[in-house]
Amino acid sequence: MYAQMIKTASDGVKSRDDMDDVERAFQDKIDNDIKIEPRDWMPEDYRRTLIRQMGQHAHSEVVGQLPEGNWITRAPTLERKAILLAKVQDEAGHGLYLYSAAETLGVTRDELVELLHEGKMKYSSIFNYPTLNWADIGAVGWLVDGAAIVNQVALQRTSYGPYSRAMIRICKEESFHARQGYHAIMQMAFGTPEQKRQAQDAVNRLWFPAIMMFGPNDSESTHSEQSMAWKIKVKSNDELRQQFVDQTVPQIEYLGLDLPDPGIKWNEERGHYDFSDPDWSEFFDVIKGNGPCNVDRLQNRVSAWEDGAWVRDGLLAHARKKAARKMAAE
Ligand code: BYC
Repeated sequence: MYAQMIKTASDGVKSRDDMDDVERAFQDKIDNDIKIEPRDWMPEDYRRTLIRQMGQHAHSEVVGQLPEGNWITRAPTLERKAILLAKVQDEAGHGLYLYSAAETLGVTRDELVELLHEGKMKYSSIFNYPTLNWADIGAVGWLVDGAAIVNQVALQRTSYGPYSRAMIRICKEESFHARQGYHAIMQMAFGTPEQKRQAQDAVNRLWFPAIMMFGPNDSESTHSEQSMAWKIKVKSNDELRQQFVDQTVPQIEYLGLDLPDPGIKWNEERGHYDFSDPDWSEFFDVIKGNGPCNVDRLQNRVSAWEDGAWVRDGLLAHARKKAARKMAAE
């Protein structure tokens, strides 16, 4: 059904019959799983939707460093510190892959960063929650990176070539992130009663924010129908959320922790776990900027940008000097 539709900025969803030849040829490529590359013709709305999603994704990687980076100096052992440092550094790299991929659509990284700083672009809701103790760091790796992987594995098949290739690289690193998180929380769940209590508390607090990461229910999702027609998204928000719940519930049980939602129950008929909806009013409030850490996170990014201006200026001046010398020598 999706393959029969295309949307333009002003006209809403377009049926195949209403497409002109160029649009139809574009949709045929999508339907035949041929990747769209930067120099190919694409509908303006496809380009804009990608910039929005990829830019938001890149920002999430960068802002996502903050709740974890905050714990590098307080990691309980040297080994844990080294692991966390490597993970946080990977997130910066993921941000760079994604900004570079977005730049192939004709927007600059500086423009995207400016939009973030002005509050005109979003980043993942999850990073507006605090990490209160070490158990939260384990739970972030396990649940947050776990949720991110479910989404990103699907996005490896996204229709835009540079985005798809960035996802393939990112997923390789992301699986290490989730495993280190699960390992950290496992040590706490199997540790002293106090450690187990902290692990339980972290799961209780982060469960609903983690399942909110997949976005609103399909019926409330503004972009899904068109994004799936263009295979920008290959699975819907609810499909991905269900996949995450199904893979995570047995892990919680293995840890000997209580399930964080009394609504979680195996449904024999569906072959999936049932679970409760998160509080969607909280989600919409958080993405409007009213979560517990929104102000802090944004302030932190703006200060980092301003404090780093001299580094960027220095690098640019050096690059210009080198280019001028090269030109003079030729
Ligand atoms: N947070 O129509 P919908 C990570 C917005 S982090 C904030 O369903 P879409 C990591 C949405 O933008 C993972 N906003 O949207 C890093 C839209 O508002 P606008 C990052 C959200 O785009 C460090 C409105 O709600 N991963 O990897 O079709 C450490 C309606 O939603 C959220 C990605 O970004 C949210 N959670 O679907 C650890 C994956 N959800 O823009 C881990 C790429 C929805 O119209 N992105 N909104 O004002 C996607 O796959 C899709 O963008 C989403 C949402 C599934 C997230």
